[in-house]
Amino acid sequence: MINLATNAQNTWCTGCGNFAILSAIKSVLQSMAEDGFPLENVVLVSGIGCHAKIVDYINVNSFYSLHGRVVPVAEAIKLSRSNVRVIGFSGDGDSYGEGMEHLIFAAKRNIDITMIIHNNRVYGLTTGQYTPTSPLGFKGRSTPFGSKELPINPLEVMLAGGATFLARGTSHGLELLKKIFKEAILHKGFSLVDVLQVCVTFDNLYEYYDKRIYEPPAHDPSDRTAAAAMIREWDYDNDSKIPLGIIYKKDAGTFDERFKPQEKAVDRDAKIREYLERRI
Ligand SMILES: Cc1ncc(C[n+]2csc(CCOP(=O)(O)OP(=O)(O)O)c2C)c(N)n1
Ligand code: SF4
Ligand SMILES: [Mg+2]
Repeated sequence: MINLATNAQNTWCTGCGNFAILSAIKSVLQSMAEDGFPLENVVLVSGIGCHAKIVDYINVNSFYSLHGRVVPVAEAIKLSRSNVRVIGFSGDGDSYGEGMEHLIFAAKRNIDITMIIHNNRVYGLTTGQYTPTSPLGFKGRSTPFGSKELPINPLEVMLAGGATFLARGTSHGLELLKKIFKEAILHKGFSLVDVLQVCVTFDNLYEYYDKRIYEPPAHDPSDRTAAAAMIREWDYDNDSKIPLGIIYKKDAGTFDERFKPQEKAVDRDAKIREYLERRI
């Protein structure tokens, strides 16, 4: 089996849910390699936060971007190299806060990239401020008397935005994560996996999730109305059960595909050569 380990020292806290995401994605990449997919054609992109360190721990091409800017970097890589699978790793602060507008437009375009959101519902790296998915009353460094805002339901925003693959997993369910990640990566179009990743240090929700999570046995991901109902069932704040699994999946044309005829019409490398020659 291909070894994807790096020699970077892992600095996540003991018990952090990021370990499950790392383990699941490594296993999926290894199985893709065994199935003949060349891993040199995979690019990982990360934001800034605890989640972002994941790219240091996987030995494939990666790009460490800026806070909130995983999506534009991932989109640019995909548009410049159509044969590459681009997987973005982002945090809830990173993508549901600072980078939300990018996420909506990536969904609207149905660009063929995968976004894995480490949704620990807190700013982990900066030591515990509230994020768009923190519950009402969340007490952290910036909200010592409790957050005064209701959380956003990011999957509902993504469904409205036009995402063609949506799923939810948790950092307590490794096998489900592997299955979802693989399907998300193989999906043609914009895929997003919201992972309820537990931050044991600033918001330990293991017990809260363990009491509520379940996989609906008869859910049909091609049914948009059923997907919307599944998304609404747990609203990141109410006390209901939390459904997990592939929520929505639809086949549709992608943004990057629509660029291909244009790419052929323009000899991009010749243009770059011409530009460089002019500058020398
Ligand atoms: C433009 C910009 N704004 C703010 C910061 C400071 N900052 C770094 S990480 C971070 C929070 C990360 O939270 P999240 O995306 O949820 O990731 P986590 O650490 O929880 O994995 C912030 C606010 C920054 N680096 N750049
Ligand atoms: S602060 Fe939270 S998210 Fe960051 S490494 Fe520690 S447990 Fe994980
Ligand atoms: Mg976070």
